[in-house]
Amino acid sequence: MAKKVQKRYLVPEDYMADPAVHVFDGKLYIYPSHDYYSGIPEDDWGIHFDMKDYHTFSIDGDPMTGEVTDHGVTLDLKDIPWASKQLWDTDVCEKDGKYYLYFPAKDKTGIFRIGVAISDKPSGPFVPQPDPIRGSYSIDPSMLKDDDGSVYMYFGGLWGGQLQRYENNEAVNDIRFRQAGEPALPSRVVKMTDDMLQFAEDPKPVVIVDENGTPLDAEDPHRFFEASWMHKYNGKYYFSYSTGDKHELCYAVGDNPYGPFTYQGVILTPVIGWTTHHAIVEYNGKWYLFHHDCVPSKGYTPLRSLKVCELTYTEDGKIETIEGYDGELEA
Ligand code: FUB
Repeated sequence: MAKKVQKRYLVPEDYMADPAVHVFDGKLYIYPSHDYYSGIPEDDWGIHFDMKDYHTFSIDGDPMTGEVTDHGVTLDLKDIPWASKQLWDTDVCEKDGKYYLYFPAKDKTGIFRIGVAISDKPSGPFVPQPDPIRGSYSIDPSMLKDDDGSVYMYFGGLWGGQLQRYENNEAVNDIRFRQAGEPALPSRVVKMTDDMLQFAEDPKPVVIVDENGTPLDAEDPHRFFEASWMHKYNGKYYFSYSTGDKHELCYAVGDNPYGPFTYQGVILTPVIGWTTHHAIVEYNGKWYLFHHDCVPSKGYTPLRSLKVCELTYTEDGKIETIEGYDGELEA
């Protein structure tokens, strides 16, 4: 049974989506995608998500009440030499006092690659590298800095995110979606090089298994679609993700950054709007879920709004399911 909880819109004056959130220097920083009205008709490939820049936000104190600061445009499509369009979900990781912003964009041939941009401050601005990461593909990079200092990227997204174009990290000509009876197409995880600019190894599949250790089926409603996020709780690795066309945020738990991860349940039931996307972060001893919905745009999927609410665990480490549908509360 999903809980109804108090939620807060963080940037009511603009449309922001796909939050990545971290605590840097004791303060919460949010790295969202920046939606705007492009007028491009919606399709299954997400071409209506035609974003052209990123902003960074920070919150003073408690995310439910603290003042939100907009640090302005921190990376602009026109300044990225290799990219042509669609700045989708981003994330930031700190190492040795530098901040690395990872972002997907289509290159000049229409293929999604993942790039890096660097700043001395968590608020940016971020200066892009001239080329995307070698061997990168698909969308939705999400970063984990583990306790031993190793940094991992989780990435991938189906349909418009182009993950179905790749087998064993190679683009294939014969693109097909997996069918019932086949394992679901997995997200990917890869360790980063010490300089944070390249993959240190070949990306590996993030396998989600059921309680019997069997990988989730391609037609399982809880299979991975996009929007990877990783957080640690009581020493375990919590891999969370969107089920895309099933519109839920779900999670699976493992013992190490590579998995396998055992499916646990639903974090957030469907919101108003097609996509659902999130970050989970601890701040001052409480846990928070940042996500987006389309209530302010009256259900118009390309214009999404950032929200935050508290997230709770049961004593046995399960996340308590939150009700995503807030239409009647805020219409
Ligand atoms: O914002 C564009 C795409 O929509 C993201 O990359 C996906 O995760 C979905 O939220």
